[in-house]
Amino acid sequence: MSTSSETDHRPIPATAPRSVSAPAAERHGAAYGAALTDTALAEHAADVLRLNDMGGWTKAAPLLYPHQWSWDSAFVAIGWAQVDVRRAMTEQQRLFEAQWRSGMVPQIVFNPDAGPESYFPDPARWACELSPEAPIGIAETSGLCQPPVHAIAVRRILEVARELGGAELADVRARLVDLFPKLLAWHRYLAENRDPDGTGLVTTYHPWEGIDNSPRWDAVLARLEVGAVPPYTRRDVQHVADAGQRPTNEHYDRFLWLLELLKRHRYDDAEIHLHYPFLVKDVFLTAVLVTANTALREIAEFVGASDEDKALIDLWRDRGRKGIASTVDARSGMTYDLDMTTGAPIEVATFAGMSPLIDGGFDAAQRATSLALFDSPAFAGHPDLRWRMLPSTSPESEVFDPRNYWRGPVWPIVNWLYWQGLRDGGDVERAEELRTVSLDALRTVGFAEYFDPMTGEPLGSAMQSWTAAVALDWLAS
Ligand code: 2M8
Repeated sequence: MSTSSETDHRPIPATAPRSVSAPAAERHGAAYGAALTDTALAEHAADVLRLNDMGGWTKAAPLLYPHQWSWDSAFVAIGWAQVDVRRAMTEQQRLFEAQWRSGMVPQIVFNPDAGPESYFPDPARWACELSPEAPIGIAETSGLCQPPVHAIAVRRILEVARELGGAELADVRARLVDLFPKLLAWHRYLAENRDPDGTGLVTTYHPWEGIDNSPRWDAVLARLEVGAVPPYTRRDVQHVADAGQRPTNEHYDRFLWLLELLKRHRYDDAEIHLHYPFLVKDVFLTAVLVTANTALREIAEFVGASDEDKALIDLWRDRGRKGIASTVDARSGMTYDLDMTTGAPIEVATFAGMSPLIDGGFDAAQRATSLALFDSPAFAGHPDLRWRMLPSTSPESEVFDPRNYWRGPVWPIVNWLYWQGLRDGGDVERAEELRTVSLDALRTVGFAEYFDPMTGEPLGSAMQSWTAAVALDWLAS
């Protein structure tokens, strides 16, 4: 069964609704048209956040994702900052209430009122109580994590609060003092538990740690010997127009088999690093951590953190930059993930290959190489693209699929991260062009989860919170 509110991408007139009523909301994933003014686009975007607002936290999407997702929530906070800066801080504080004792910020914080049928896998399947680190009695969560966009979001909230000054700034400052140690513990978790050998590269355990069915994981998934997976019903395919926009059943079986293995290891990072078959040094996750450390360093300054804490953040950031530099492929100039089981790079052409552009502080020569790749026909310079934006997989790759999730479509949030890195690294004109073109795309596509890079067809969920959020930030920037 397909649900109209989430798959309905029909065009609507270029006027902004005044308030969110259910029928109006149903049209919110629609293509708005090139004539929509910035003000109207911002109002539509803010309405998407209000629609998905659960009071202190925001659903990632109305039906497909009815819980709080970690990196979605960070982008959402960036969006809320343009609407209500205090609400933006609350979004992050609520997420961090579910932080694990290890420092991990979980991929999903479940809405206890949504019910077990609302999403699969549900808390019972995750069984996080197996881990002594889980926030038992505080929140039900999944047992993985996602890219650490949170410090980046908090820095943006702080910027907005500083512009506003007065009571807003005082409020944000007070809450930041409370949040800073939690952000630090989160980054420590990634720098230590996810990189026990201090390589500077973060280990990912599962496609659900952000880039679900990316071809980056195909080879590792293919060689898994899948054991007995308890029976399950997929819920995701009920909420998209066609199952071809989502991962295959074969991939889902593998995702769930990995989950069974993680449970056997009680989500223990040390054990997982020793005995688990999906261990990948992830260049994208690492590059996001590097730039999140750049942001955290600024926050540390603002809250008057100790010299020791500041030195630690510098160390993590510099180690991450070195780690990324070690993954550059001499032939192509791309950064490739490292398969820890085989020790070999994963040579698949995806958006992660230009990861040095994500943080402004990477080596200038490497950034120039990455920018040339970014704008080459292999990526944003491909002649058939509707807009000059970065697709999730290279259109020149044999595994490119323009309508399937992370295997080809454009993800606005990924473009937002590259836009930020281009701007911070001094590639200001290129950043501005990416911002302008992205807003043109969103005017036409609406706030879809992702879209076809060639046709601009909106795909996945409509009214996806993080897409609306980056639109708000781009409009304000
Ligand atoms: C997608 O992933 C979830 C699992 O986490 C799913 O497919 O059910 C991914 O795009 C992920 O990066 C994102 O955080 C999540 C919610 O938007 O959806």
